[in-house]
Amino acid sequence: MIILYTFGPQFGLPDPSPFVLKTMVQLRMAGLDFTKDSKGFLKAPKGKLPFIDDDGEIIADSTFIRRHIEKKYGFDFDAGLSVEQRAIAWALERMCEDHLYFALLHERWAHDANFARGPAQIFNMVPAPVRGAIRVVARHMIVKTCRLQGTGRHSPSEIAELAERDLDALATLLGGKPYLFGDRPCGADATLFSFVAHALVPIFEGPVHATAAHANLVAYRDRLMALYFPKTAA
Ligand SMILES: N[C@@H](CCC(=O)N[C@@H](CS)C(=O)NCC(=O)O)C(=O)O
Repeated sequence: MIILYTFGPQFGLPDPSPFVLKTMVQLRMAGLDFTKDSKGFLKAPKGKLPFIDDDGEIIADSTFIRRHIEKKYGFDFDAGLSVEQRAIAWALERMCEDHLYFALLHERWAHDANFARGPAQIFNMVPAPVRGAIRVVARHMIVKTCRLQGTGRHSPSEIAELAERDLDALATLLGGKPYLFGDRPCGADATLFSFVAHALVPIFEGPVHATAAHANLVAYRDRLMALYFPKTAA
């Protein structure tokens, strides 16, 4: 049995981490049963979620979890895609995970109102005497990470411009198709869905949320939510 280590539902989504949400979709795409454990963060081998325990084998990082599924279970997430489509899929995933992600992170953690409405709530399960201190330290670390990565050094309008270009690129490449490459979801749809769903979370305001509202991205989020999380979508 596979155990997926998660944060637990937040922000009206199955998980407040786009990487965990992506992994849930990948596991469901591959038809694998799994249970969720939202108390494993301190055991995370890379200090981040997600990671999985697959019958004692520990795999950390959503991309390596995908590789594990492909190797161990022989599931090809990109069956039927051309070499060129596989390359586009990889490039789009990297755009979401290594570029758009930081605008999203900055929007949620650096702005007081968004932080209070969103990330601050993740710590509600921490015992009261240390909850406040952990919130402050975690926020400081994430804001510093955004600065070290570079996004945190840009002005709000520059971050908006970068996020808008990412979301416009996704909307343009998706066009009127149900999924990235047509009628069937592929591996990259797990990632794209997750980041679009996160960008559209209505409790946040700022450049990512403001530029995410393309009609085709909203419909795409709804389509994948209904497919993989019918109870949340209902
Ligand atoms: N490359 C990793 C990224 C995972 C990641 O950044 N997870 C974040 C949540 S969105 C995390 O656990 N952060 C905790 C921390 O940095 O302390 C993946 O694809 O799984």
